[in-house]
Amino acid sequence: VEASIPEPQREAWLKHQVSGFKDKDGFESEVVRHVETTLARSMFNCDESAAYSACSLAFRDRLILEWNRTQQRQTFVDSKRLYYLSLEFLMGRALDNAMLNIGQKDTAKAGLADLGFRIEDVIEQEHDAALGNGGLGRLAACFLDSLASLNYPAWGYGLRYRYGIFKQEIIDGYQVEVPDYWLDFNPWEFPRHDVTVDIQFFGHVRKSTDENGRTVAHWEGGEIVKAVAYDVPIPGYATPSTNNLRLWSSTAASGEFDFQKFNNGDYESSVADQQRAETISAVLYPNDNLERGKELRLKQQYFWVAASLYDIVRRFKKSKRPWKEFPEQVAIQLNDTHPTLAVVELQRILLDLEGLEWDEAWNIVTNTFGYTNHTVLPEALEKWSVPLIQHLLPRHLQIIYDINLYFLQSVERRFPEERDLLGRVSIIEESQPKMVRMAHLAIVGSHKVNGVAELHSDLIKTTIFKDFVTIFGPDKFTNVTNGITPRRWLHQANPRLSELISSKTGGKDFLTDLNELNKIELYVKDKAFRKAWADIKLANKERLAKHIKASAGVTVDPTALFDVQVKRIHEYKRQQLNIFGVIHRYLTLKAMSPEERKKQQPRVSIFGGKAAPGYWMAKQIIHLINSVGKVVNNDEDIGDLLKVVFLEDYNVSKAEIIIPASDISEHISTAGTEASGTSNMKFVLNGGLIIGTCDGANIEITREIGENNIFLFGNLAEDVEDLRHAHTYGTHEIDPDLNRVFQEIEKGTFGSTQDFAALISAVRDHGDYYLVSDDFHSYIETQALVDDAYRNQEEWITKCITSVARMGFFSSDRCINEYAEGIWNIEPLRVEKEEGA
Ligand code: 475
Repeated sequence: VEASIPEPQREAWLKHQVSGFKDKDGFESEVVRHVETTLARSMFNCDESAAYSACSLAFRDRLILEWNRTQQRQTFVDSKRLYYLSLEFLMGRALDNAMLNIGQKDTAKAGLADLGFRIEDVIEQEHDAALGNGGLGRLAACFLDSLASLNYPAWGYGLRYRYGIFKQEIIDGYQVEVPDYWLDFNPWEFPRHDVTVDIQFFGHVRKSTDENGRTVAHWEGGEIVKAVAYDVPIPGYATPSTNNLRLWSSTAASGEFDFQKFNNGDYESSVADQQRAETISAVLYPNDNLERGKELRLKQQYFWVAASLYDIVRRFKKSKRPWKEFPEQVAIQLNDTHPTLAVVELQRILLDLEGLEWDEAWNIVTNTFGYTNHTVLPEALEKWSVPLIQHLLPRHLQIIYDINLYFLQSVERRFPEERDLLGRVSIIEESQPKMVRMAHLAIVGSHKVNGVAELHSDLIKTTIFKDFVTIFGPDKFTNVTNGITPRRWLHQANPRLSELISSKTGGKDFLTDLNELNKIELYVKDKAFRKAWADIKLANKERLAKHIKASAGVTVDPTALFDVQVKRIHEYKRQQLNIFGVIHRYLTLKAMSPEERKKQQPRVSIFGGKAAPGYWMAKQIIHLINSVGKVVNNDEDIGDLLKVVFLEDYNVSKAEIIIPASDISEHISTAGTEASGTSNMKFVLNGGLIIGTCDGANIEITREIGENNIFLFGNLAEDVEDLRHAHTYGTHEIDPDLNRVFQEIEKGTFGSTQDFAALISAVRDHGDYYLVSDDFHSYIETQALVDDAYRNQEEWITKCITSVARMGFFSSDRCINEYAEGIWNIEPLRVEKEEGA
């Protein structure tokens, strides 16, 4: 709808142009106004939660003004935009981030103090926006921050889940899942009840012939669900650019259907329709690195993809450009295969609705999309059954078959001798039932495919996607090593370290050009600097120690070595290796004389992370960690030499407390299984060291910071296959130290032995797929090196400072610039700062 105000009336608008608060006084007046009007409260009933609401609304008002100006500018210039399609955006809290990115945190701090509040308490009131599982979702959130900070015209598209990832409670040592209803009060979204799209499901396809004798497909019947847009402003750091994250919410289509039902007195069933429609965006699937082929998940995918593409196409059509210019105006990135139906949907729009020829349409499609792969784990590779797609999206299935037909024909023409090749690369797996391989569809439908760290990008080229490299050539496949935003993961999470760094690098430039960090290497021998550095780490550890006491009830000594492994619980990430190592340490300490014990390095082993609700083995690992903690933490022989803590409900806001407090963190996946990892980067950036395997981005971190500054251990990716083969077909000797650990568990030292039997037999009897035994000795030895290194505090601090200084490469700004240049072909667009702002 065009609703532009006519020229003569615009003067009134300009006269009343709104602007956000400019100073402390302005901020306070906005807060008070929101408390008294928006919230209908007063100074007599304003608690911290109300202060949070009012403060957020004051910042939201500012953000949306910048958002409007950014969007107007982007529309006016009409340059190419990026659309980042992700089923997950793990955003965490927004208020602190907004204050820092706008550069008004000090204003807010002073203003809130005047009004009777501590800013830290106000920030704490916010519920995390937890619309994601782990690495993939948090990466999307870091990318949004970098895209806005670098002034790229870019939108995110996702789903507005009513329930994000579940809240984890630990009860009697076991994980219990509690629903995360987070929308109670969310000041960061703008409902756009005028921006809606009708989404069709089910039905059938009718073919007709048009006046040119061309066959035209009509997708008819079925049911309609309505998508409603909710916009979340994404502020850039130190720039007015404010981008948009558009999340779709499902609701029943309002139309004749329910009116009719209503009039027929069928009120109940019209409410039931409403509920069924709302189910689509009700809940985030809580699996990390696992796909389970549920119909509702496929519905979510199509609902979100179709709404987003309708929106993108509608925006493109406003410019009245010819269709062939679409890829010059639009880049769409597929965050894993979850949005791959977008490839099919765009082909359908161009073919069935816009009347383009197949080849012309397909050219546009393949030049528009890029696909990022995030995992090589076979259980995570998406496949959908043909009958399911046939039922839900009958026209899309036809198009998938046609895409496959033309693709296989071209392969056959070029490789006529290789009969097996066709079956291997086919988009359709000839199983019972037949399955659609989404990764194959994503590769065929994109112009670039990338992995997320060098090793991972090499692995996909030589293993799961090998045949496609033969077919399309190596240039279609590329690497973009992941990155993290230094705004949230340094400046926000570790304000004191950020301040110390800026005092030595000459200001805050390192936050927009992370390579500036290398300037601090000049101060590695500076006494005062080192002292300040150590003080900050200790203060961060004291803060975490308080949190541990409050949440887990365990008292820990902040001067002990803090050893942290926080991430989703998964066998491939090997928290079981870590806890077996802890048990080994416990047994070793127990066997020592009191004199010997006094010489040992005290350590706190900190774990955190959620297990997918259906992942039984992962839940056993959580139970073992808690059971070991219960014994070790209460053993008087051990005292402060070893504590074992499981932190409940690991999420983004807790990561901001945990990561800056780590001395050593564990990134110990079986080589070749962790695509990249991103928390490894966060820990090192915060002055912690790493114990890790030669996997994912650990390898590149080592290259950047130097191998003296990281503790690597274990078998290499290239040897994994042979080792597994040997387990299955040869004799499989368990490491003797690990065997002692198993025997201790089996004695019942940590409680009911039955519960942990599966963890042991996975290693001992079922082939040790994740090579826990093969890497155990190397792991234990390397942990001893960590103890020794930590005892030499001077050396340790040198390692930490040197490492931070060399972490510039891992900024998500570098990463986004690589995507922009190598895949998206987009340019930054500066928005001028407002007059007087
Ligand atoms: C990798 N999630 C990390 C991170 O690139 C990497 C898959 C299927 C279904 C549901 N969730 C998934 C992932 O594959 C995932 O999170 N992958 C992670 O992506 C960002 O750093 O190594 O495991």
